[in-house]
Amino acid sequence: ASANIGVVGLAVMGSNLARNLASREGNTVAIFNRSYEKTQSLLDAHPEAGFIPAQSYQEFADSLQKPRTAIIMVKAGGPTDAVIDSLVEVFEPGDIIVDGGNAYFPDTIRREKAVRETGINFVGAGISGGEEGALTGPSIMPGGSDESWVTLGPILKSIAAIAEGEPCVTHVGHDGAGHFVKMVHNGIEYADMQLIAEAYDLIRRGTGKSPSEIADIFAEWNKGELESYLIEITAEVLRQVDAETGKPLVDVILDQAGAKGTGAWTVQTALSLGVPVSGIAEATFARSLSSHPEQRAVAGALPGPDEEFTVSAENTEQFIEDVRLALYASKIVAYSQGFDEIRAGAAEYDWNIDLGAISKIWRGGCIIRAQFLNRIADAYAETPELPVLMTAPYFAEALTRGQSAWRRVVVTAAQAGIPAPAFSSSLSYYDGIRADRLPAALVQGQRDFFGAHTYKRIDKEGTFHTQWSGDRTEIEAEDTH
Ligand code: NBP
Repeated sequence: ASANIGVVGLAVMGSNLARNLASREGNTVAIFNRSYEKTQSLLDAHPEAGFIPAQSYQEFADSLQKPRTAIIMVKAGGPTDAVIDSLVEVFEPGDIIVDGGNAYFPDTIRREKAVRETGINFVGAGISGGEEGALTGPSIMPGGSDESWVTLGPILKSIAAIAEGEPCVTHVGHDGAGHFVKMVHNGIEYADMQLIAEAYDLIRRGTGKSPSEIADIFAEWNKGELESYLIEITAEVLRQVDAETGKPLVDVILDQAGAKGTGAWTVQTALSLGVPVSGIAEATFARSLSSHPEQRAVAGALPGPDEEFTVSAENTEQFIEDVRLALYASKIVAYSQGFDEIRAGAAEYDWNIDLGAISKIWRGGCIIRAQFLNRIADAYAETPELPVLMTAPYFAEALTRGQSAWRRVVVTAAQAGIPAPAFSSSLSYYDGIRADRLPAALVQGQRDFFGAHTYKRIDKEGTFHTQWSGDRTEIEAEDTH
């Protein structure tokens, strides 16, 4: 046995991760793939990596030093279960099986429980950064036991992205915590992308600027507080010209956004936890709306505003600055909601998650990497139990600074007939959180009317019900909220 780490599954993610591992001092990497062709091509293409190939799970296990540590990078779902079953047969108590695929966190909780019974450690690790990240340094979100982290920690630190001198990996929490946090990362990514898309749409339709001119605006924004990988690549995409037609590429791409499901998982989970993640939900729904050509084809019958929308030349600069401020404010809301979901998940599943540490490991390697995440880390360092991230002084100041512009942009979008679901729902969330009174009082009254669901009063303790179908007097009641 001569390898300290193994990789199972050598499609694009697995082979890049294996190469990343092999390139780091101290690692010798065992490799295995169900069909041997992929193993052979990786060996042929990268003799410098010193891989130790295996043709069977037994041979793979024999090539690993104890405690054996293997990272699975295969298709999520059934294939992951199949590989886990095979590894459990050839591994021994104390060994570590890591699932680096995009598993749904309840599956990870289930798998961890089952594998733990054999004495083997199971770690669900979210890995973000796509193919490039796997090769050069991803952001890694491992769950699993403290025991497994002792062996796994140094290995994962050796391959993770580095942000400001710190590796982008931390032991997130037990069992499914890592995949949970990776799921929310992806949800935030959906919201961030949608907000950027709405900003582009408003500027394009409002000012008539070309995609390459808007690319310059995004490149400029990338020098300030919005600095992030997503803003940077947005400028690149907008600048791209289609070789075939000579048009901006963005005008040639079919306007239907796909999704692999992690946004939907984030929203479904938030619904069950009772956490409003409206920015992520609107972003997910916006992709769904775009992908129903049959509905969009018949929608021509619905009228838009009577007047054509244009921003006058003298107001253009102000309008673009308003959109920038609205984008930043909405982004703060989306991240605030995402971190709320992580906090709620941690409480529900009994994970001890350090929210500041999570924001730090997202500063490098992953898709939402940005300087901005330092501000989140600062906020949680100052107040670990912060109930709403956006109320931390730095964010509250940014929202105060941006709120007038944010309102102007949402009004403009509504009047112009330009959909801005993430901008407007984020603003509504902001106004909802800061409201003294909400119409929830009326909803509770309605619930009491038709379902005797009772209500509490603002002026005394207890639970009450109005006898709506009787004489409408109020009685004390049992709490059936
Ligand atoms: P795929 O998701 O395309 O999976 C292909 C791999 O799964 C091959 O190695 C294949 O082996 C193996 N496999 C299958 Br399919 N069924 C198997 C089974 N029953 N037993 C053993 N192996 C089986 O690969 P990928 O795109 O490299 O992604 C790997 C994981 O990483 C996925 O969970 C993905 O969601 C996640 N991820 C991907 C990205 C990305 O940017 N692509 C980013 C982050 C995370 P074979 O060669 O024998 O068919």
